[in-house]
Amino acid sequence: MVRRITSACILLLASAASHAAESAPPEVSYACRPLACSSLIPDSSTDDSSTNDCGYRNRNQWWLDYVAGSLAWDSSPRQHRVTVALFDDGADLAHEELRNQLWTNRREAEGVPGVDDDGNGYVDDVHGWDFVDDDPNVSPEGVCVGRSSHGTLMASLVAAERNNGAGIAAAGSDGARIMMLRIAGCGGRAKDRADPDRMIRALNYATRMGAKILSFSAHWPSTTPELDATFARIADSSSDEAAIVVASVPSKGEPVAGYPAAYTFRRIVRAVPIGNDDMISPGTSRAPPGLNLGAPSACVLGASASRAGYRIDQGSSNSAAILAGLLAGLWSSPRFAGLSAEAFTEQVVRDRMLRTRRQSPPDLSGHFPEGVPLADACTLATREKTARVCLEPGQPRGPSK
Ligand SMILES: [Ca+2]
Ligand SMILES: [Ca+2]
Ligand SMILES: [Ca+2]
Repeated sequence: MVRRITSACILLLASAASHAAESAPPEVSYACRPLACSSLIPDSSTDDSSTNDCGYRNRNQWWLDYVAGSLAWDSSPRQHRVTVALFDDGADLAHEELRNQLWTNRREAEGVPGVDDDGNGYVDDVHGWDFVDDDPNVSPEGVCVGRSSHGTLMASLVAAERNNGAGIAAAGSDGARIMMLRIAGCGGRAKDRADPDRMIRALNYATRMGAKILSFSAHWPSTTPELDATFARIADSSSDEAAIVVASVPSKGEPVAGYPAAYTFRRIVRAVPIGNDDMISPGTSRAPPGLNLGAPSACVLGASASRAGYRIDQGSSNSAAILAGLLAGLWSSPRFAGLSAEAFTEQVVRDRMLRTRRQSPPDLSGHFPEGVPLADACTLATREKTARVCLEPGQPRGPSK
């Protein structure tokens, strides 16, 4: 049953560790040193030896190999790229992992400063829009400056630049481009909280400007009829603005996942947080049945807007961004590039990913008694290009590592 309110709804960013890391940013770049997290062992092998990002080379990206992310890469530039709209608290667009990975509104980029060159109602919206302050600057502002920046991390997990000799790679490195929509601040002010009207404007902007995957690491406990209708138009209809919504299922102990994971529209794909032991994270909320896919959450290395440049994080936020990048990498591949949002959802997500033989065990809370399928790019595996995690026909599921 949908619970409704008329006043502003509170938005929560689902990362567990984001604030703990704010006060004392590490001075060491984990990206280029072997990394050992407290409970997880970095992957023992990489799947693509030609990729030079030092975090990848140092085997610090278990999460990327876990989703067979290298299968979503190409040696030549993609003809088609999928725009992923990130609904978050902004991002450092100048970061070495992001600056070449952005969706760009060409008419504004080549237009006149101070003029709404494309007539969409937003002046100078080159890479997205700040719906908190209503301006084109989506970078962290005010008290947010110098912090690690949740949105910077998320953007890097979707589409960090690959083969730039630095940091990390992502499943969407070659196929995804980031549209940054700042819908929440980090300062704790009333205006920093997302509200339904702001969300509706951001949703309408994203689909009007061509975003095909809408990634939410945020969740909120209540909704409005207008916001429901907007999500329905995007995630349930077959209109020109049809898209896929990727929503994290939170893991902070709430009994039931908030919105947008709570929606049951056709193209709501939920990211269920897991570790590299295949286990669903403790405290993961119950979610409706449907397109629920396990995606990595713990011991995840990504970009930071702080001086260190990179950070390690855990939390269900990461799962949504990694899944969004994976879906964009798949959807942009020549094999699937022509599919509509609905056709991609049916043919790739429902018919293939949901039927994978890679499956998590049931969670400890009993919210997912059958476990969840584990998201990966194995549908792109070929005789020439394979990944460790992809099972051969007839090969039994091996023990967890
Ligand atoms: Ca404009
Ligand atoms: Ca302009
Ligand atoms: Ca990189």
